[in-house]
Amino acid sequence: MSVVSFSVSKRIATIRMHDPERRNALGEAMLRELCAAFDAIDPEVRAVVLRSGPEDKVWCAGFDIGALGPGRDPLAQAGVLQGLFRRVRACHAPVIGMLHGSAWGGGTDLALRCDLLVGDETASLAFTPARLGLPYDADGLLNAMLRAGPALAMEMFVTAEPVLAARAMAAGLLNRLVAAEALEEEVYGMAGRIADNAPMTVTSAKRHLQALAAALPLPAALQLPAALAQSLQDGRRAALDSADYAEGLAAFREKRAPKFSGA
Ligand code: YXS
Repeated sequence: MSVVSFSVSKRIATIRMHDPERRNALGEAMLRELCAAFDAIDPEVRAVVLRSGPEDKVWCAGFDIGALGPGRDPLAQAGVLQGLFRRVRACHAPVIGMLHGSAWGGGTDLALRCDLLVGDETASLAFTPARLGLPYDADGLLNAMLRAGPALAMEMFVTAEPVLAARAMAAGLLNRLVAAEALEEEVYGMAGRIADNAPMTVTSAKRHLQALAAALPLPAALQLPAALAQSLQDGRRAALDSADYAEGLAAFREKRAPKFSGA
C-alpha cells in the first residue's frame, strides 16, 4: 500500500504523506516513497508542498521507533532519514511544509528542513529523543538552532515538550499561521506566487540563503576543536549504547512512561 501520493498541477508539486494508522511515522516505506517523490520533481516544477491529509491529527510522528535499537544510530549521515533531509534541501524549488497537526522527533526535523512552514492552530513541533534516550545528531541540532534560536532549541531538546502553533509563529518557526479551514488556500496561494516568479531567481535565492544560514558566523566555541568534537561524539555513542536508550524504546512499545536510570 502506498503511503505517499505525488501530483503536479500548475507547476506546483504536492507530496502528501498518507499513513494515518502509523501517524505518518517515517518507516521504511514512507522514507522510500518520500525520497522517490522528491526525485520525481522535474525542472518545470516551481514550488513544492509537503503535507499530510486534512483529517490527520498528526503531520508526522517521526522516525519509526520500531526500527530503532540499542547501538543503532538512525541519524547516521548515510542514513535514509538524512537522505530525505538532503533531498528537501537540494530541491531547486522552495519546499513549503503545510503543517496541519503535530510533528514529533524526526518529523519536526523534516518540517524544519522545509524552506517555508505554514501552519494552522492544530500545528505543533516537538523534539522527543530525550523521551527515548536517543542522542540527537549535530546536523539536526544545528538546523533546529538556526531555525528556532539557541534558547528555544535548548528548551525543545531538553524538555521534549511540543511548541504549540501560536508560540511557533511568535518564535519564527512558522512563516504563517492561519485557521485550519484557510490553510489549503494560504499554502497554495503562496506556492502560486512563488511559481509565478522568475524560477532562476527563486532558486538562486534559496541556494544563497541556505549557504549563508549554514555559514552563519557561529560563536567561536561552535567551530568545534577536534578534542571537543570527539568528546561530543563519544557522548552520543555512550547514549546509543546505554540501558536508558533500551528503556526508552521499551517504554514506548509498552505504552508506559520511561524510567531512566542515567546509565
Ligand atoms: O499501538 P499501535 O500498533 O496501534 O501503533 C500506534 C503507535 O505505536 C504508532 N506510532 C509509531 N510507530 C512507530 N514510530 C513512531 N514514531 C510512531 N508514532 C506512533 O502509531 C499507532 C498510533 O499511535 P498512538 O496510539 O500513540 O496515537 P495517538 O494519536 O494517541 O498519539 C500520536 C503520537 C504521535 C502523539 C504518539 O503516537 C507518539 O507520541 N508517537 C511517538 C512520537 C515520537 O516520540 N517520535 C520520535 C520518534 S524517534 C525520532 O524521530 C528520532 C530518531 S529522535 O528520537 O531522535 O527524534
